[in-house]
Amino acid sequence: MYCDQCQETLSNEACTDTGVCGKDAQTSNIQDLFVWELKGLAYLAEEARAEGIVDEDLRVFIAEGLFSTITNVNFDPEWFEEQIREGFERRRDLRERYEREVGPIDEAALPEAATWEAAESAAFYEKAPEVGVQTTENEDIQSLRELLTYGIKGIAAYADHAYVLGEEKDEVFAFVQRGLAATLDDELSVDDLIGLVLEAGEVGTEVMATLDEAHTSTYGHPEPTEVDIGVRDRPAILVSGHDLKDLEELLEQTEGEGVDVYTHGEMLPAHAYPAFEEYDHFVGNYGNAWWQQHEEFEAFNGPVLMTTNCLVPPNDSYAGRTYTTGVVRFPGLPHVEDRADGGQKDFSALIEHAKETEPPEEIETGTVPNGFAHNAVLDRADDIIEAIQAGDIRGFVVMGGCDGRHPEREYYTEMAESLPDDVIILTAGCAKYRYNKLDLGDIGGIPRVLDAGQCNDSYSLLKIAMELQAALGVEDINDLPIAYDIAWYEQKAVTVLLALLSQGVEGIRLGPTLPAFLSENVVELLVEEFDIKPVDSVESDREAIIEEL
Ligand code: FSO
Ligand code: SF4
Repeated sequence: MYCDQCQETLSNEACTDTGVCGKDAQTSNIQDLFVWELKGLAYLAEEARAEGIVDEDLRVFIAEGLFSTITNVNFDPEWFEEQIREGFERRRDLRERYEREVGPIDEAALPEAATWEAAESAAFYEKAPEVGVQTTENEDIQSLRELLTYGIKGIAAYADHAYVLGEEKDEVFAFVQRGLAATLDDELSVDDLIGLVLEAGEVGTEVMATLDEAHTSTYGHPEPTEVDIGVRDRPAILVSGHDLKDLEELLEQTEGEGVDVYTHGEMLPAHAYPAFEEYDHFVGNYGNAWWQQHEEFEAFNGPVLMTTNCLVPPNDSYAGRTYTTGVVRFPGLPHVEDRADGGQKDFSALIEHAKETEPPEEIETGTVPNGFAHNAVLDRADDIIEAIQAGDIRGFVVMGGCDGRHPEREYYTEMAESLPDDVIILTAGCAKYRYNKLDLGDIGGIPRVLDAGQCNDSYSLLKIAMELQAALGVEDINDLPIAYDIAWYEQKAVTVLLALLSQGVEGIRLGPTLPAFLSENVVELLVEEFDIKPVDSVESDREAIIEEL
């Protein structure tokens, strides 16, 4: 195996034996083959699209397939084998349709990824080492292909979330296919690939806007909310991941069942949506970021539902009450199957299971603030602008992104603690858990940590910046008193980073380490073009940030 797609990759180089995330070599290899097959499918889908043929289901198959290969999503090699077989079938169907409607395909012109096929699983594993990321020889091209592929994985995940809620943009799916197919094209130069990477940022912004629309039109605009972090004395279910529709259906099905529902990790922002206020048994948030799940799931006592990443391979002690759904899978864990058209997922097994369990153990008490997405913040735009002009607010630091296990991530807690009292932290994603329980106070009633929600709600942070830019009459987004000190972990964060770059944001600090898949030349280019910098010490970054504001 060779995987370097996330921030925790071994020694910041690559996982080659087994993943730091727990992904074993077999799963890593079969994921490589599946991604390669998806690239070939995307190539054919592009050819078909040029002739006016759009296979709508295939768009979703490709997007969900990519989503399933994101860090901490799917650890089940047998499931990937089935998907690869389904991919062969979908390819045959598309080719048949193409040949029927357009004419014969020039077989010789197709990349191997669009033609290779085998029946036996053993052949899949034999082929896999030939198609992983390292098979690109030029290290800069490899680096840019990886950057593009990971950006597209994030786009695919967000597109899939929006699709589940009935919102979709064909141009987003079209870019997923075009961008993926481009990673097979040996004719493309470094400049061509850079162009596609920047386009991925634009599409990333668009897909996050679409998902924001999907969330807010379905569940209302998040409102400032104090979310309880303590527990009640009833059996309960813990929901993690990012899928609000799963949560909605679970809340409906648990109503009147004597079972409470709590959120974990990236599901915390659900408490700020008006649509979920009506559920008295929707108690609060339990625990912290994804990587603390071993202790926290153990202490929770009740069943856990993982709707998306980040799943950590479970301990035996609670594996029997950990359920997966959607693209998440882990061998041996019970899986809640997809909804049939128009229906709901069936969470009855989880609910019955919950009734036999003890209430959660209390691990914290109090509340955390949430719900400061663009609508809520911009409602207070006048106060904010007045405070900026009066000098009460010196500026903002965007500290969104992901959390992770590395002790160096303490940087973000220390940074939050050490920023001057007139600086507001804007956040989204699970990075917030590094500082959202600190008592950092407020500025004239505006909390010093404004949490916009999940990582995809980083769109809110961009939107706030753009609105402030217009209101303050500032020509360049970089002249706003906003500094960026972002934490990354998995591929959705790559999409968020590219989205910021595509909107012209410069001078982003990225930590705790720069991506291992960036070659020296690509790093140099990002520094030259966008002034991206790795995080330094808290002291020196703090001084530099104050200077920038
Ligand atoms: Fe975190 Fe995991 Fe939301 Fe990621 S829980 S790390 S960027 O999946 O998606 O922020
Ligand atoms: Fe390693 Fe990250 Fe890949 Fe897991 S996803 S195998 S931790 S690089």
